[in-house]
Amino acid sequence: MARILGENIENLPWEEKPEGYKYPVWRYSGNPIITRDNLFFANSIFNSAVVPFKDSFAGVFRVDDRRRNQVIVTGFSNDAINWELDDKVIFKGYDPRICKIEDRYYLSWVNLTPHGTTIGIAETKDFKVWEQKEDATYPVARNGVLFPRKINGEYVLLVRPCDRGHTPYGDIFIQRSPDLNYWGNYRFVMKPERNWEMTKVGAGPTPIETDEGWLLFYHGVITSCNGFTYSMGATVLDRDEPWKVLHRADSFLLAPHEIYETVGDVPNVVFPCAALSDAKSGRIAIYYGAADTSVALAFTTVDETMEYIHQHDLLKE
Ligand code: BMA
Repeated sequence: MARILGENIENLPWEEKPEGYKYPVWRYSGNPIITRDNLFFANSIFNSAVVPFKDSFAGVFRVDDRRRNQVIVTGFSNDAINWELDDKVIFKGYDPRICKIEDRYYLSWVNLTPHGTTIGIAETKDFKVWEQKEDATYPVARNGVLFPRKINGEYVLLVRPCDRGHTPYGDIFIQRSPDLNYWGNYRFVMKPERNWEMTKVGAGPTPIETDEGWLLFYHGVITSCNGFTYSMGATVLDRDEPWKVLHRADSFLLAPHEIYETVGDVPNVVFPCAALSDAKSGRIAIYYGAADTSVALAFTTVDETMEYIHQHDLLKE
C-alpha cells in the first residue's frame, strides 16, 4: 500500500469508480468542468492548474482569447469543480502549473519571448499580487514543472527543451536552483520508450510525494497520419535524486476517448497539468486539458495507480 506524504484535502472533489471499470484512472461524469463559455472573451480554456487555497481552491487557467492570443487568468472555487474565472489577464503565455512551496504559491508557465518559449516563474501569496522572477530557462523550453518542496536544499524544476514549432521530439530533464534565480545541475530524466509516447514526453502535474518516490503523471505523444495524439502516463522518481526513474508504466493511463477529448480545436489531446491529492484517503483528482478546448477532471487513488505502474513496469522487463 503506497502512502501519499503531504497534506490532507478533506474537500477534494471525488466520484467513485464506475462499477466494472477496468482501468486505474476514471473520468468525472460531469466532464468537461470548464468550457469556452466560462469567459466571454475565450475561444477556448484548457491546460490549467489548481491548488488548495485557504479553505477552498484557486487556479491558473490557460485561455486562448478571441484574437487567439494565449493568456493566463486566475480562478476560484469552493468545490474544485465549479469555477469562477477572473477576466483579468495575469500573464501572457500558456500551459500553467501551480504549486505551494513553504508559504508561497509558484506559477511556472510557457512564457513567450521574441526568441521562442521559455519557462516563466512567478510567485504569489494571495493570487492577486504576482512577482515575476527571471525566466528559468533559455529559449526554447516548455513543460516547466516545479517540485512542491526543496530537495536537498534546492528548488527542482522538470523541463522539456524543444523547438519553436510543434516540436517532433522531446525528453524530460531536471534543473536545480538554490534561490529560483540561478539554475544549473542539469540531469536527464526520461525519454519516450513506448509507441504511445514515441514522439515526445513532457511533465504534467506537480509531482506527488509518496513513500515509494515522486509520483509523476506526464503526457506522451504519438504521431499518426492525422497528427499528434496526447495521452497521460505515470512514472515514479527517486525522492532524493528525482532524475532517477524507479518505475514507469509501459502503457498510458488515460488517452483520448470521450467526445470532448477527441473533438475540439486540436483533436485527440489529454494534457494533464494539475493533481490534487489527499494524504489521508489516498485519493487523487487530476485536471487535464481536453482537445485544446476545455478542462476535464479524472480520479484515481495512489494505490490504484501504483499497483498499475508495478504491474506494467517497463523497468522490470
Ligand atoms: C503542445 C502545447 C499544448 C497543447 C498541445 C496540443 O505543444 O501547445 O498547449 O495542448 O501542443 O495542441
